[in-house]
Order: sequence, then structure tokens, then C-alpha cells
Amino acid sequence: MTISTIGVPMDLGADRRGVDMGPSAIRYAGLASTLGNIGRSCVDAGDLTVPHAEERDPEARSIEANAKYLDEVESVCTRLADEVASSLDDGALPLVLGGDHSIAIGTLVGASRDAEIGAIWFDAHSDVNTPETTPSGNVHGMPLAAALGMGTFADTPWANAPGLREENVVLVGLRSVDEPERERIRDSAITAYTMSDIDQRGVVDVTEEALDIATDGVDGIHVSLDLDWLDPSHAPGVGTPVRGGVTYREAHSALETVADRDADTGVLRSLELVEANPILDSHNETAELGVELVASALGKRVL
Ligand code: HAR
Ligand code: MN
Ligand code: MN
Ligand code: MN
Repeated sequence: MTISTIGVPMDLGADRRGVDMGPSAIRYAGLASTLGNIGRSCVDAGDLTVPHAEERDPEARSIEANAKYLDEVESVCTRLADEVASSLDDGALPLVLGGDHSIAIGTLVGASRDAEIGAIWFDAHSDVNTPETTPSGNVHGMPLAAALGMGTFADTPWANAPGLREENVVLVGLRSVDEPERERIRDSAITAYTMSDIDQRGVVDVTEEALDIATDGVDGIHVSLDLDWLDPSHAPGVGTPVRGGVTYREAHSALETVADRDADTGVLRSLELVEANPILDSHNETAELGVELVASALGKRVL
């Protein structure tokens, strides 16, 4: 299946600037040649146009909604959803390159327009804040809540993923969860695995179970990979690093587990790599790691 790359140079969902350069850094790290080397054909759809913070007023929407740049996020995510849906219509597998994690709203909406989907969220954070609970006003802390229509996002239909149910959403690798997010996860049907679960059970076991849950009764799954899922010693180029993340090999093992399941059942429908920030990175190593991990998820094998 052809991979269709869609870049989204979005930094309006996060406080640290520079994540808008993520798509370039990931391409520069050799995405196309790496996918070619593992025998995957790849078409690059280029980047969506994203406004720059300097041309916008962050307060325009944040005063009433407590979600900075929500109008701009809506506009970009609505276009992204169309791009993702049309890649799927063409029989391709969309690979969305961020940008901050707010873009996942568009990916999830597009990926679930004509299908029931599950989602696996590899991330240090749970991203289920809403404008009522956010400590920062940053939309990259809210995309899962938005896609699931939680809180005030029940009133923003553009942000709700039609074919995504809480029962098929699985968070993996959590270590930074705000108190209201903790309650929201407890009150929901979302499944969440913390770093402690990975410590105790091992990343392959946890990922296998996450796949069982995400794939149960759906047409396919979306895998969202926030690079701050990894320990900052391996992925320093992210805006909100949190110590105690997965190691280099654990990350590969998890994505190889996804690839194995996909080889057996063809369940992987869309993929996303977000939060790479070249300004905070050292010699593009975080983007390079992201490319390697995408290759593992798409079936790269040593032998
Ligand atoms: N939970 C915090 C907030 O809502 C921090 C979110 C950090 N952002 C991410 N998401 N990178 O994974 O502001
Ligand atoms: Mn910019
Ligand atoms: Mn995230
Ligand atoms: Mn994160």
C-alpha cells in the first residue's frame, strides 16, 4: 500500500515555537529514502498552509474558549481531515507529519469519516484536556478530548471524529497527566497504560493488549506517535519533554509489534508523527529517530 505523506507545519497548538519546522526536519532526515529502502512506495502531498502566529491574535478565541488559536486549528484541521480522507479513498495509507499534536484532531476526523476506527496514542501526556480543564490553553493538550467530543467539544462538530469510540482508544506510556484528565480518563471507556505498566509488563505485552483493544470491532486503527513519548535522552527535540520515557529499543519494539499485527491483519489505517521541534533538537536526531520509528511501524526488518 502506498504511503501518502501530508505535512502540517502547525505550531499554534503549543507554547514553544519551532515545531512548525517538524515536517521539513522529518523529510530532511530521509523519510522518503528510508521508506523506499523498505519497499514502500511513497507519495508526498506537500505541506498544508498554516498561518504564522505573528499574523494572528492568540487572544481572539482564548478569552471565551480558553483554547488558543482554536479558529486557526479548526481551519487547518478541517483541511487536513479532507486530505486524510482523500488519501484513504485513493487506497493509500496517510502519514501525517507535525507540527504540534493539535493536528491529530484533523487526522482522526478524516480517518474516521467513512470507517469505524480505533486509536493508539503513544505519548507522555494524555491529551484529554478541554477548554474547561486546560492548565495552559494549548490545544495540543486537547486533541483526544476534541475528537471524542468531551466537555465543550461536544459543541464543536468539526472536531469530533465520527467513527472513533472511547472503547477503542488506548493511551500508552503516560507519565504526565493533569488531575482533571485523570478524572476524565477514569470516567471514560478509554484504556490507559502508564510507564509503570510498561516497566512491570514490558512494552511488547502492553502494546499487544493495546492492539487487541484498539482493533476490537473496528475497520482499522490510527497510530499517533508523539515524540515526547520517548525519554528525552533519546528525543531531546520536543517542546514538552518528560523524564522517564521509553528507551530507543522499547520504542522500536512497540512499533514493530504494530507492524507485526498489521502484517497479519492489515489493521493499520493511518499514522502520525508529531511534536518534533528542530530548534530544540541536537543535529536533527529526534526527527531521525522519528523516521526510524515510522519505518519500524511500516514493516522494516533486519532479516
Ligand atoms: N497537559 C498539559 C496541557 O494541557 C501539557 C500538554 C503537553 N503537550 C503535549 N501533548 N505535548 O502530548 O497543557
Ligand atoms: Mn510558523
Ligand atoms: Mn501529545
Ligand atoms: Mn506529549
